Amino acid sequence: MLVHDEVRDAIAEGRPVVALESTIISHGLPRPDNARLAREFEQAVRDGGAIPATVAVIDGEARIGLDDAALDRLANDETAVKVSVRELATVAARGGVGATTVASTAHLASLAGITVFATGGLGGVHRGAQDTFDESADLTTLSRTGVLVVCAGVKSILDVGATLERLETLGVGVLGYRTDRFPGFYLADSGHDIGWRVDSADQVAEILAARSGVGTPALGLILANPIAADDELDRGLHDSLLESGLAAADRDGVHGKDVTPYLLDWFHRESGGESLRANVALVRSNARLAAEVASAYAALGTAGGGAAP
Ligand code: PSU
Ligand code: MN
Repeated sequence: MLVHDEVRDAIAEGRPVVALESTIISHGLPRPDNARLAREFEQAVRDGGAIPATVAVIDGEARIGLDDAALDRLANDETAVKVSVRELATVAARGGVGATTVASTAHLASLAGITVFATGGLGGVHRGAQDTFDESADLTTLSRTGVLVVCAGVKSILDVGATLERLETLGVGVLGYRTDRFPGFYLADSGHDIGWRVDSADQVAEILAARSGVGTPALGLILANPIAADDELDRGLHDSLLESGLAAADRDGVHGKDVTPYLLDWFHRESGGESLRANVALVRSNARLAAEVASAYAALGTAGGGAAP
């Protein structure tokens, strides 16, 4: 594992660091804008007072924090593969570029001693999972990885209610940032209650710090940050694209790890870029909030050490 100098120094000195995933860059956002957007997400972390650590596998080596050349490879290499935790060792042995999902990013970030992580939307239980068993490894990984994932809920293409039930079973806590409702990615409200509301980064930091006293530092936590009202997708457009996208995925026989990139691409194309604009806005907002939480946590003097079981 290669930890970028700037990230390594920050971790060693107890300064705030925020991990960012890379599947969203290679498989979630279209080329050629994705490289620029990846840098904007890193800048949002810096604006919030923390050091960004984008995670990926480059030439078989797990990287925590990417230099310019590595980030460009990740964004432009068409052979980049989407890598979850189970594929990490295979890609490490064979080489090539691996884009890390929420699951594999959380795993590597935690190994490096990073507690706070920002993404767009968490993976979850897919619609029809009772037949396909399609449930993201993001969920099971968070049940054994003590990171805080700041996200705008789970992608609305998923079965949100079932995902929340699975998170409960898996022992993964869900906090709503200034909301009582679980966000719906492109929409601020998925229609589901959370029950645990926080109103400041300091409150989140206190919860992170309190885990060690109750023996839960190895359990993941989710900080659900709704998309801003101005950035939301029109609900009618959203619902019609969801219906047509799910039908198209079914017709094209898309399954497994290809489902999520397929549907995101469908939304981006069919909405004429509206969903892309919303997607970028929510990731930027999550990166910024994650930086504020990481800063508050570092100020408590426990940052860096919180992820280890
Ligand atoms: N959220 C986004 N864009 C993405 C993803 C999430 O806004 O591309 C990615 C994340 O990397 C997440 C993955 O971990 O999709 C989930 O994929 P799957 O459903 O195959 O587990
Ligand atoms: Mn899946």
